[in-house]
Amino acid sequence: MKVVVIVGGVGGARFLLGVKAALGLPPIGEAEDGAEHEITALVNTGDDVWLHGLRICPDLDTCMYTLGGGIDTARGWGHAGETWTVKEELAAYDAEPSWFGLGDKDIATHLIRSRMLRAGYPLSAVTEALCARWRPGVRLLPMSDDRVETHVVVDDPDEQGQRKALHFQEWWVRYRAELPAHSIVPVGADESSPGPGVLDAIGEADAVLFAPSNPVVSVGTVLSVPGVRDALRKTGAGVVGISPIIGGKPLRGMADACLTAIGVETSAEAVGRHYGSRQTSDEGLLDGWLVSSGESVDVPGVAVRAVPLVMSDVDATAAMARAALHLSGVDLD
Ligand code: FO1
Repeated sequence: MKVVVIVGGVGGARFLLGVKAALGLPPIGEAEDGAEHEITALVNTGDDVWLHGLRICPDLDTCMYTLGGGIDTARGWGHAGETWTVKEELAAYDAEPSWFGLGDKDIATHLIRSRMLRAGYPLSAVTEALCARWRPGVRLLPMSDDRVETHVVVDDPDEQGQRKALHFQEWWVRYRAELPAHSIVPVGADESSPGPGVLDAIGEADAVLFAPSNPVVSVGTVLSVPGVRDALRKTGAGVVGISPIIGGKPLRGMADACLTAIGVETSAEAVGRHYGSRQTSDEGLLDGWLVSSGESVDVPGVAVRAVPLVMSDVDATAAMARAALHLSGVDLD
């Protein structure tokens, strides 16, 4: 079975562990025998940033470390057992930005990626090379090999009455998304192309899932790459999303700050309607929408099911993934 999952960072990586388990694959690492199931993750790269001369790809790295068994589970990003010597040395030089936490082990990943990018390798080839070590057991495809960077327009904290565009990482990490966002723009998206394998994966899929990732800066950014929405509307696969909003608020991350910025209410129903119905509208993308138990949600033209949505452990997440796959119409048994 070919399953495609559109993912962002922490939530998306955790969900992928459950998709692997739902298909009988080991959540961490690769299955020995050439398992008959194939999971492809289309990963957001709009959070990517050049810092200290290194190219950092948070969502690709969070998926790679989580599925390869190297993630710091408490933080949800970066390596387990991390040390911060280089970060401290950079701070001793007053080398800005000091607000972004670069761990020593994580820097090795960025050094290899930056060297390969400078040698002319596309991000997809770099990701493949890094995954040869981590063996995530899922094909991790950057949404695009082209540079797309999410910027957030805020009131300038230093200039009263002025606005400025911040790179997503600065808004997210330095300001904890507390500066109200007037708009969120995936800079470069209009000129970008889907990465190698992205459109084929969608076209050949038996099921396509939208992970419970940030609908604006994660899933939304993947959808902003020209060609992706059309491929989703055309695919023979059932397309099912999992709500990242439970009881009117995001479980982690700051999806509410992002949804407000685009004028979407922070509710499972509003996000489902934001993605829209593939059957009854010419913009919509969903056939099914999973919401949290106890919520009554109506998304016209979309089959809604309520199941437990807290990814408390791999088994709980696998149950969510199974419910989503079932709703997409694939036969798991
Ligand atoms: N998130 C933080 O809140 N603080 C950090 O210092 C930080 C550093 C960092 C380094 C590498 C990396 O891959 C991710 C990092 N993140 C950090 C998380 C990152 O900002 C977010 O996870 C994604 O961009 C949103 O999904």
